[in-house]
Amino acid sequence: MITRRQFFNASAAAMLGAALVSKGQAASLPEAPIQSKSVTQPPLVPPNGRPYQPVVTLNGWTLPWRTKNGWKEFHLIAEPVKREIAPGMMANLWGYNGQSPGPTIECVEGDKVRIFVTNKLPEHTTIHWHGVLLPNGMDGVGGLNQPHIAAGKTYVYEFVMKNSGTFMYHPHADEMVQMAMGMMGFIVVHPKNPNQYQVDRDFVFLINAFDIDPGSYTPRVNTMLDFNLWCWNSRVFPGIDPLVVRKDDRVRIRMGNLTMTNHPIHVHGHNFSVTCTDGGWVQKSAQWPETTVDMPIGALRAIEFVADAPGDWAFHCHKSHHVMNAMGHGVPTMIGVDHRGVAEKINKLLPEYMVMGERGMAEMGEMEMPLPDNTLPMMSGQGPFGPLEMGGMFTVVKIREGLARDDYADPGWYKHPKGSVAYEWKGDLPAS
Ligand SMILES: [Cu+2]
Repeated sequence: MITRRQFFNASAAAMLGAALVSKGQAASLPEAPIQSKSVTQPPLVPPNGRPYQPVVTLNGWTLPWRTKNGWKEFHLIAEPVKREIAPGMMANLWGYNGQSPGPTIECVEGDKVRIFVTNKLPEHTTIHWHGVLLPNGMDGVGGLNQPHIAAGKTYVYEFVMKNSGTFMYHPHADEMVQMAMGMMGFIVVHPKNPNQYQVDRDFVFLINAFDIDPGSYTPRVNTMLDFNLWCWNSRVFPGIDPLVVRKDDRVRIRMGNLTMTNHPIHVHGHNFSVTCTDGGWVQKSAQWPETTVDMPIGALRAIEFVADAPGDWAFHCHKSHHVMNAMGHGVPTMIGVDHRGVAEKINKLLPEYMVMGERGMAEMGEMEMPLPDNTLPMMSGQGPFGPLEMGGMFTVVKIREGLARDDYADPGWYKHPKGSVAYEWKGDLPAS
């Protein structure tokens, strides 16, 4: 991990603190670590304070803190960042501490937290702590609860994390632009008693979307609904890391939706219950089993299941156009249309013109299409049996026997026991 220190010398940082922090008690700013990588970082085991089982942020990381006179102090820096959306595509986004989404903030029920927010964006911002119950003046709605944080300024938020649960943070200032640019992060407040709501693996990610024209790097910020990159933590398949799980672990997956539409998120091979929302924990008697949870806009859900079935299980949004990347939506339906004769004539004028889609679009998962620079295929990815034909909000839960407790490394593809894979029937065709 690269720290902010390597970029700023100590005296410059001290000057920033003295000049821009208005409240007297915040004389020295805590360090603001930054992250340049987009791979899942190992969970941050708490070095002090009450113990808890830390979460794993999919393709992300947790923000370290310092403790000072009984407060946990965090430092977020709102700034332009570069994010790899998937191998082969970079995006110019806005985020926090080097990445979009920003780092996950983890703390414990009852913790007093002080969060310094430094604005290095070209315009003003604020942070709203979505779902956290706090004093009105800390709620972060620019103009309503506080003045905006002007470019170059640092503000301090102070509150007690009264309730454990699943929350998120995002700007409440020029919201459409700042969220379309990727400004958001996860908040997890662990219960005081580490045995309460205990699980073995606890994953978190935000559901977000961008509209980036093929061949370009910066999102369109005025898009209302027609986004073309459907992301989990600003990543699309095949860039979303797998969720690696030990067989029989109790697994929790916490998700927050900051897109402008709902997402029915589906897990294969298991059924689960929703155990927590941004409003708090769901009582056992109010839970029911399901395999798809619809993620409302501006809401969080935590699902839990026992990973009792080894294998590579698909985990994805059930809107089929959300498991695709950009470019797919302007293509006319050509199924059943034989346009090869037309194509020959067009080929004389445009040698690179391709006929596609007359038997469906599966061939696009295999073909190497000529694409503009910095553009992902509409669907891609190779599995152990062939092309996966996916993009967008898709990854795999990899459940294996005999993993170590803290082992999250990709174990490769599942080796199916003999005789347990669907096979081709080689008999005679039935009489019609
Ligand atoms: Cu979706």
